[in-house]
Amino acid sequence: MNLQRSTFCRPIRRQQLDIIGIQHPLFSAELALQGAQLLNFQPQGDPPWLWLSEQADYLQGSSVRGGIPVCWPWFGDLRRNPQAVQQHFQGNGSSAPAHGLARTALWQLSALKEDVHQVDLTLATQQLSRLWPTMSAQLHITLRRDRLVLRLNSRNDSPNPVTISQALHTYLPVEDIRTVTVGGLQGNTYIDALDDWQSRQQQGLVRFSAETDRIYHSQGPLRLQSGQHSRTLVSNSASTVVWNPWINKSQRLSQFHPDAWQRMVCIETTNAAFDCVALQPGQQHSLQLQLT
Ligand code: TA6
Repeated sequence: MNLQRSTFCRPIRRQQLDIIGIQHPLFSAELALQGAQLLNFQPQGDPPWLWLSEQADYLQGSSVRGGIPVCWPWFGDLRRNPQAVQQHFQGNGSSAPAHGLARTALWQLSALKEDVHQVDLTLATQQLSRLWPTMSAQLHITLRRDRLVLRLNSRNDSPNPVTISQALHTYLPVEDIRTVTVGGLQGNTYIDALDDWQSRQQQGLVRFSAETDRIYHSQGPLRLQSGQHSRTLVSNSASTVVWNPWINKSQRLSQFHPDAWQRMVCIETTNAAFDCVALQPGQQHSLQLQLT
């Protein structure tokens, strides 16, 4: 689909990536076709709602550090996924890219709707790899002055049942991670990915004083509080990953300034670990996230 007839969308080329630039009277945004990755979203008069690395690279075959990467059809390290997910990958586990195949796949813009209030984009990708059963994915993005909505729709196009894990890996800007809280997870159990995947229980609000990488049981709205700013995330998944690399891991991360850990946090809408999704042939599933 080309953008020639669009009112608010223009094609941009940045390094090796094709990007859709959206300049609406009420907001602006950028969306990379590789990975259907929303890179930034900024309503008029607001600071950016998403964090994007100042050292981001725009290269084919690697995810841009920031925005909302789409992790699909598995989340994280494939070898850490349940066997029900791992079994579908026809390569060997060590050759499986982190966070699945979709982040580096080329997606197509398949629908665009725009009016004075909002812009709705639909992107699609199919048959990502011969290493995985035939599946298709669609990402619907709604941009409004007061909200950002993403829906990641999966369909099993293979003749056999398939189980996936997935995430909308949202990077959010914060003033100082050391004063940030995340509400809505009080009392919930979580898997601590930094302590041999032990199960723990959250005491009070989530606060940050070291590298944090946890898969929470979650339900209901989550509220990020950073100084005077707050962001609310509502999703339909039963798991949420909270991640900050802190000082040491920041040194090892690509596209990441050594002190960027102070200015970002990931709150990731997932179907991971205990919350994977089993799809019968022809069955569909929608992972949904609303930011306000
Ligand atoms: O979602 C948290 C996490 O799995 C972290 O462990 C860290 O690896 C992060 O994702 C970023 O992964 P990436 O492959 O984008 O560098």
